Amino acid sequence: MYNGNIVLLGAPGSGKGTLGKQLAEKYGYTLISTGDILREEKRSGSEIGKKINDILGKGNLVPDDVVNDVIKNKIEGIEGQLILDGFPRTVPQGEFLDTISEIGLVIYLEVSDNTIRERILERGKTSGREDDQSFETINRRILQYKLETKPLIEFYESKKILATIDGEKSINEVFNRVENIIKLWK
Ligand code: B4P
Repeated sequence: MYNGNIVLLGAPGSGKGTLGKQLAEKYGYTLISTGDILREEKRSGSEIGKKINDILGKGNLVPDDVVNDVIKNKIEGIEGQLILDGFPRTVPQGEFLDTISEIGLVIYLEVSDNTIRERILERGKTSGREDDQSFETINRRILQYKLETKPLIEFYESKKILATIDGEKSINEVFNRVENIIKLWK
């Protein structure tokens, strides 16, 4: 059974948050969900919250130095295994993460652009999230994902710690497949 830290990588709406919650619940990992943390900063009206207010609503990525600081403060002092959902989202964030934590497994959830659009619009009916509401914003998020986040696939492939999962499968099927990987991963 793998007993190190895990990164969940994938497009917006690929199921990182869903999977992260299931893994944390069953195996007791500490779940660090960057999206949730940033939305909480926004709600709290903190200095960081004010800075990122517009960025989140428009579906843009928050600047690397801001997210890096938030994550560093969040994970400092945590004992035990971490699941990082939504961090890193750029190669510079990945390089920064290497300086503050050791990652031994990256789960990449692969989904098509159409699935992303369908899922996010569906979630938008109840999430109340501004960035889930329009095709324009969702398409911007997909484009940013391709430009900024996809290069991380190669970054982690070259370290030989990337496991790719078909994120089009049902929630239970995705979870079962990931569980099998964790059980076999050294
Ligand atoms: P996040 O909160 O991370 O949101 P997400 O990428 O949209 O969602 P996720 O992949 O977790 O999908 P979920 O499980 O919810 O980020 C939001 C924003 O925060 C970003 O756009 C950015 O502005 C900012 N941000 C976050 N991290 C950052 C970083 N590191 N740097 C800069 N900015 C950052 O699933 C989506 C829906 O699909 C759900 O409704 C779920 O029920 C459904 N679903 C999931 N898996 C399914 C499956 N297998 N089958 C069917 N439906 C499924």
